Amino acid sequence: MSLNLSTKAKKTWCPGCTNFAILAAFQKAVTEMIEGGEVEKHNIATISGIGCGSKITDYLNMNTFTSLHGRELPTMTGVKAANPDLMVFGFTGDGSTYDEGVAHLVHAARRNSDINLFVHDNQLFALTTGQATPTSPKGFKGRSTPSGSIEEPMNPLLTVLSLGATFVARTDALDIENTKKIMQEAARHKGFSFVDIVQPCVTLFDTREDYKDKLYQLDGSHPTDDLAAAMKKVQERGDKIPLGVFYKVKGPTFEEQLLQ
Ligand SMILES: Cc1ncc(C[n+]2csc(CCOP(=O)(O)OP(=O)(O)O)c2C)c(N)n1
Ligand code: SF4
Repeated sequence: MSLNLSTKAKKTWCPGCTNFAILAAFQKAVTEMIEGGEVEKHNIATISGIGCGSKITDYLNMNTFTSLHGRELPTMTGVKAANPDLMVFGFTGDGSTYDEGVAHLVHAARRNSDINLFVHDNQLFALTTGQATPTSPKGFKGRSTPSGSIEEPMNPLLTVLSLGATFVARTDALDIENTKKIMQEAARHKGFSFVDIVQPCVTLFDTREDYKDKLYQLDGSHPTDDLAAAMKKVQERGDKIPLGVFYKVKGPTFEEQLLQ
């Protein structure tokens, strides 16, 4: 019987929402891993919180848990610690992860729990109709910043690198094939895998045109085991924005040490 990873729940995303692409990439990623014998479906756990992107767990026919806004990471850490056999994936928004839940991001990065975090980074709080988040660009006009945001955006990749994250990547939601591959690489990495997904919000902040000529894939010349090189590369955010795996190193996981 063929694998059905979709539920019958009605999808309430806007027409053309890039969350559809992220859902497709994840379903392809895990379908291949299940069919290839890397993981059994009952050993996958997907965790989300509250937000447009977090609705993804409603549409996944597998073990899912909807936690609180900004509290996805401690839920994921708890699930993995209680049952290390599970492959744990989290789907969160930039508001949830870099604002309300940022303290949890700090500790997840330094703890190196073997969990995989996918941040749907549309640079605003979308479900609540468009307030600025820590990744909104300076000058962003939204409901909470009608005259334009006066704050410099944070660089989440640089933040997690500085805290000891062992897998740091960025991908483009609209590139389903490469997002699928990054999700699989994250899943195979033993330790905290952090993936920031560049995600235009077609209704409230449509950045598709802006990103079109800026996004480019890292080539093989980028060394993924060099922290200084990774920190330098993730700071490239002007006319060109690199995508791919910036950093990947081995380190003892939280669960390995916990079980000793
Ligand atoms: C602790 C807490 N603060 C605020 C909210 C209200 N809230 C629910 S969804 C949401 C916006 C979500 O934005 P984001 O995490 O960026 O995800 P997106 O909707 O953009 O995918 C907010 C502010 C909440 N539910 N709980
Ligand atoms: S508001 Fe944006 S992120 Fe939310 S469903 Fe609509 S297009 Fe998608």
